[in-house]
Amino acid sequence: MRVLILGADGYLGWPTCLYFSERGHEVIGVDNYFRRRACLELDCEPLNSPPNLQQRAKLWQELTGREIAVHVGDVTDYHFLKEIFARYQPEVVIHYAEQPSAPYSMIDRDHAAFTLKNNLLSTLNVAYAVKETNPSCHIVKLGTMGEYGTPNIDIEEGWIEIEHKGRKDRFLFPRQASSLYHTTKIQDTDLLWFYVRTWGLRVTDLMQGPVYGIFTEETSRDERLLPHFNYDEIFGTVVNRFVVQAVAGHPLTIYGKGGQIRGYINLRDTLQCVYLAATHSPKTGELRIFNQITETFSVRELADKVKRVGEKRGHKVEVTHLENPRAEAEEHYYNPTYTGLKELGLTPHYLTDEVLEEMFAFVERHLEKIVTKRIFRGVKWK
Ligand code: USQ
Repeated sequence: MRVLILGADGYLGWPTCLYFSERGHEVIGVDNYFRRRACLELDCEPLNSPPNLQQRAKLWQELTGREIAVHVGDVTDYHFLKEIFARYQPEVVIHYAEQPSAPYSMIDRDHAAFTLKNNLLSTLNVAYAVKETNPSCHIVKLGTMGEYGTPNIDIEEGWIEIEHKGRKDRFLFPRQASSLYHTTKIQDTDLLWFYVRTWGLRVTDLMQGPVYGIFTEETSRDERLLPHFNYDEIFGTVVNRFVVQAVAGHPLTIYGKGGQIRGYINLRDTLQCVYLAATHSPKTGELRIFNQITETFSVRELADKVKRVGEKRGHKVEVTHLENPRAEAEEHYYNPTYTGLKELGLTPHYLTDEVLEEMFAFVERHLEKIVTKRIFRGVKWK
């Protein structure tokens, strides 16, 4: 397959490029380095310093003989994007080119406006570029479990059948996000659903939970192939953050009561899921939705796991409950369905002690680079 990966420099984008390349597919990676610039702007750079895309693609080629074509440009620039589509005629496009952070979107009006504009315009442009260059190209879009929020009913896999006053119909599962970022992902889904109905596009929308980890079969070949590992409040996800906090001797920062339950996924499984989606296309005119998680637990349970493994490795790990800077339910019902990807062949890697140990070992090697003031800055939702 010819696979176009938008957001190829990112935490998920780069390992995805390697995963497809390793399996013999032609990979084209596009990124505008938003994430690198935002980390500089907000003084929240990752624990490691990945070389730029061109350097990493060169290194990959030296190690494997496989070529990844790299283009630096902005997906919200339609003419740039359409040219890429016209030149490569991808059969699959994987769209990660979004502002991915909930706290970033809540900093102030300007960061909210950037998130809204970037995420919606990039999705609109992908839909248009596909329609105008090759309508049969399969769009694989990264959504988020946060689109559903935490409703007091079971969460279905994207769709729900509703019977109302004696009649039945199938609708997108109700969505109610708890950040502006998550709200833009709901709007993305709506945009794509509109163009699926109108133009007959073929789309897979992957509702993913917080991802953790850094090692995959491909990224472990050389430290320079590892993706960005953020541990700050803006771009770090909670599992990665807690491991860094444990190593740095910083109390684990549970927000509020810690009863917030989320569906988590190992970076290795993100790649499996995206690959399974890309290699099993939906029908023309279908919006297919999968819930991309492998297990659920609360923030409190996560803190217990990290503390236990950290203490086994000789760290003194404390846990603190901070006043929650976010507006979210801290104790709630949570029962999502996530069977679709398993039916396609996903073999989950759970958050076991061994997986945490691997993450601890990586962070311990970079201990002296941890900047403690990056851990908590307190971007408030209200
Ligand atoms: N949390 C803490 N302490 C921390 C950091 C987070 O208690 O130091 C809590 C949060 O309040 C939240 C949960 O942990 O209840 C998860 O937070 P997170 O920062 O790991 O994840 P989130 O902000 O929801 O966003 C991340 C990714 C985003 C993706 C989303 C999936 O940044 O791109 O869409 O996970 S989901 O959470 O299912 O919406």
